[in-house]
Amino acid sequence: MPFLMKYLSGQAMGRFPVWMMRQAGRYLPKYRAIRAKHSFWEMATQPEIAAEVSLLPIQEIPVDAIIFFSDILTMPYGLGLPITMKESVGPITEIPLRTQDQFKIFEGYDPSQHTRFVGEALSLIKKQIPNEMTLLGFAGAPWTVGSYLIEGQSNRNFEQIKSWMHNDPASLACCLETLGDATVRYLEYQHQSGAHMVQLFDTWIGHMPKNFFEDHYSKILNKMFFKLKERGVPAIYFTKHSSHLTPLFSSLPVSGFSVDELVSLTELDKQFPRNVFFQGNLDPVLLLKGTEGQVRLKTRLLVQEARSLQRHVIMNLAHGILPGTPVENARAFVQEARSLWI
Ligand code: 1CP
Repeated sequence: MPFLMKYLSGQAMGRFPVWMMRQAGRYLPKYRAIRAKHSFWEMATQPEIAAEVSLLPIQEIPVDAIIFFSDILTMPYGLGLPITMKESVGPITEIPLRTQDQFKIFEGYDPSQHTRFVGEALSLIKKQIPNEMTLLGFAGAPWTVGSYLIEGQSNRNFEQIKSWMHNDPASLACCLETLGDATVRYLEYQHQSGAHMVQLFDTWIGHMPKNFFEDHYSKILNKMFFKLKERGVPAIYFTKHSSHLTPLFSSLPVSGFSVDELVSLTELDKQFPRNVFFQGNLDPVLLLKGTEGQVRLKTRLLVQEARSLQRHVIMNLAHGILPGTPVENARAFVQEARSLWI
């Protein structure tokens, strides 16, 4: 069993496991060199390239887990939706989904047919990593993926998805549930293809009103995490800037919860059941702009805080590593976290 999984299973490992969200792309010079030769989708859909890029961070930095290179829009892309990646904008859905009928496409989603390249990339990575390394799968959560599919393009006001929510919350919920069911099949397939654990990214959940969460979304997430648990797939829920919902997150049947930089692990400790591990929560801006000394100091403080909790903690950033982050700062975070005892 890999180091991180052994630690989570309760074995005394002596130090906290560590990895960084979005470590596979963006900030590594070698990533940018490969990206210059291929489009994003070429990289994500060719298993050899996806595996090569996924393996880059472990050659530079001694992380304990590897996340496979892909995107939260890969599943809808594999199903045939016209999604393009626009430089410094992000994913664009060329024909936005605006009706319940359009969401029916997810009912026909078959992971090993539409996203076979993901299974192949995971198997290739699994063959090449040492036994101590944990392999992580991931997908976007229905609200976050739904927002890209419905908006068409990243929109700070979430105008389309929110007006749908105001006009007909039940039909939006129905679409997100269909998307959620497909996402569970996708994550299960990743687990079968070699991922030890999976992470569900709900980056834009902070924009969801509490009443929509209570009335509709909580049911969708509960069903998703319940199914994953039932099928033996350990799952981390990632959210960001969504403190208004934290008390509602704490009853989800997740294995782990990813904590952002606006709250402290100690604060959240009181709110979550003991058996849910935490992951987090160094501010990625510190890695981008801070000195190596600052990064090491804040990492030591984070380790100290984690030691004081009666709960498992995975050292990580609060959200994805930012483009332009100096490799030395990323390395300093990981090395410092690994050098300190629990
Ligand atoms: O370590 C990694 O980079 C692994 C792969 C990975 C992951 C986990 C990518 C590659 N994307 C993601 C997740 C992702 N994608 C999230 C959730 C996590 C987070 O909040 O960071 C989100 C919201 C996206 C959407 C997305 N895809 C954006 C953000 C746009 C916006 O609305 O603000 C962007 C720029 C992309 C494209 C993308 N995905 C991944 C990379 C390396 C890139 C850049 C593509 C390029 O090289 O041009």
